Amino acid sequence: MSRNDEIATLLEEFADLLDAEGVEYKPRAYRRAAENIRDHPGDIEGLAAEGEASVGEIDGVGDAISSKVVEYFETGEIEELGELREALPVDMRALTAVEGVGPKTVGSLYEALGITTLDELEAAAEAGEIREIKGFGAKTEQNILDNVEFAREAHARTLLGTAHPYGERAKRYVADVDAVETCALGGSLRRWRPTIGDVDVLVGSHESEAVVDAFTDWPEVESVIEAGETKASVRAGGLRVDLRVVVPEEFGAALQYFTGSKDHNLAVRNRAIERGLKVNEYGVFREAQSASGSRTQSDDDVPEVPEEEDHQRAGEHVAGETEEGVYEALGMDWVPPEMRENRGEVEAAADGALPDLLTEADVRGDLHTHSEWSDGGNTVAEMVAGAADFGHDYIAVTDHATGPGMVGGVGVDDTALREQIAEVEAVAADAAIDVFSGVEANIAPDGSISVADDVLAELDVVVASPHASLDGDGTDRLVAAAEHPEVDIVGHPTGRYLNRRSGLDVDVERLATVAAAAGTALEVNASPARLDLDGYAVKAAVEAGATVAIDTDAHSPGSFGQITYGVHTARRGWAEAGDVLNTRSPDELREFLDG
Ligand code: DGT
Ligand code: CA
Ligand code: CA
Ligand code: ZN
Repeated sequence: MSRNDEIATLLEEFADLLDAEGVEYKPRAYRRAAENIRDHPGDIEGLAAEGEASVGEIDGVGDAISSKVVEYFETGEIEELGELREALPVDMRALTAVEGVGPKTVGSLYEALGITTLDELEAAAEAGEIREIKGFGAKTEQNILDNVEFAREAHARTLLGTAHPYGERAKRYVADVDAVETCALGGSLRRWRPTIGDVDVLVGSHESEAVVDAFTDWPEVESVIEAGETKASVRAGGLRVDLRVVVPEEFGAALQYFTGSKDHNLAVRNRAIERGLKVNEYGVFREAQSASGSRTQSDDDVPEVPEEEDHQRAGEHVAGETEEGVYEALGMDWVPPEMRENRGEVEAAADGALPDLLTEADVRGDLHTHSEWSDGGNTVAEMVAGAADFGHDYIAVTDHATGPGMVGGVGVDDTALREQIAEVEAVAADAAIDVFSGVEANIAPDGSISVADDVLAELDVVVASPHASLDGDGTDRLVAAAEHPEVDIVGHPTGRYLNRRSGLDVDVERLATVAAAAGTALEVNASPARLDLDGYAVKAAVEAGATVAIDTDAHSPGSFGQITYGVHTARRGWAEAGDVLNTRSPDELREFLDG
């Protein structure tokens, strides 16, 4: 964790505790300061050393906060934070992971019932004690019971969007170590799963101990869980990072093995057996009839590798240095990691029938973004300039519409929408890229759209998304939206929030069939908190002939880069460039939108 992250996390904890105490306004200021410090390009520790005035130059950081930052770097703690923690000794992160439970609720629950942990929360809900608290009811209690288990499980896995930058940093550090010949990330991170259990780093080297030593010396390491001759596990940035070192001659086989998934590896291994081969983390071997008997019998022959490993290397070594070589030896095409979930990719690779997956370079624009007309942080002009800088050929600005289903009053009403169209047109006239006007309307539980048809008709791009009542089966609701003649894209269809709520149940095949016929695209929302649709749903959608739109839902230009998570999610769904709406040229896109 960088020092900026470290202090930002403390300020956020401060804000949560103030919220829990019922303090108004102040928590917001602490959160804003935390965000700006986290995003600040310079090192906060250096500023703190210069004094409060330098810290205070960061946007949103006032006197009270800058003095706490300086206090932290001088003394190693913030006294007032310590007092707040003592007054409210709760596991805030665990408790607020329950959907519908915020810091304020945590404060009330502690005051009324002394609840500090998830277990205590669940017990109180089961005993019917929560409904008795003033301001709470049976509904809140039931909501807690419904969501506590989800929160408990979610707690253990890290969002791809958090783990990915961390894994890349670990890899860059390791790649720079002298003894390292080659290195790569493996595991779920290489497969771009939406959430990550731990980060797996694989190294090819002849000097494994030197690599392990350097790895455990990585400045970001918080604690060493274990360190051996060829492997190590550490905790860094709240994540577990596993290192494995193999000789370069076996790197490909090890990478194949440690990329997984386990189910993919099992299917690959069975295919090897059918062909008289053996595949494992050391290579591909042709079974020699008596090899296993003769190698391990002599007692005075001290093996250089453990006996079990030695046995695993028995037979004629036919591949292992490269991953391509491993698949080739098995008569298969190389399988893109995103597809390795045993969903038919082993058969397809053997038949030479893998799809030609889309790449990040295929994406030409973003069709779901927000400006300060609703809850975004930037003007339309800034968003457009940001999209152009990012390299896009077009962008649609799709602010939230007000109306039923939208909470917080951040949306744009019909009158404002028409004003916004005029602004978008003015910006478009001077822009280097194509700019489309748009809206993100809400899909009500009955499937109706929150903006009048005549207003929708004036917009270039209509995204319609579900934002509330995200329980139960949502197929009819989404089908109705997909069939609406003005709707172009069904946004974040399930409404899930990773680690927080599972969202609507959707029969994707049925939705996709309707969407394909209606000429409506289904979104892969690339925001790391959503990744909705997910890869499996994309596969079903593409198979049913639907078009997919990959959008960031950016609320500032800094988020355009998150498109990468959407692209790899679509690749998990076997999508080719032709399946994706925003790989098309501006003219082809217009044709789709008008159709
Ligand atoms: P995660 O960390 O839970 O997000 O998921 P993975 O897939 O990264 O799993 P992890 O870190 O436990 O192991 C990395 C890969 O190593 C895994 O995808 C496949 C391989 N692997 C680990 N244990 C086994 C095993 O017992 N059998 C097989 N066939 N492969 C394994
Ligand atoms: Ca892993
Ligand atoms: Ca692992
Ligand atoms: Zn939305």
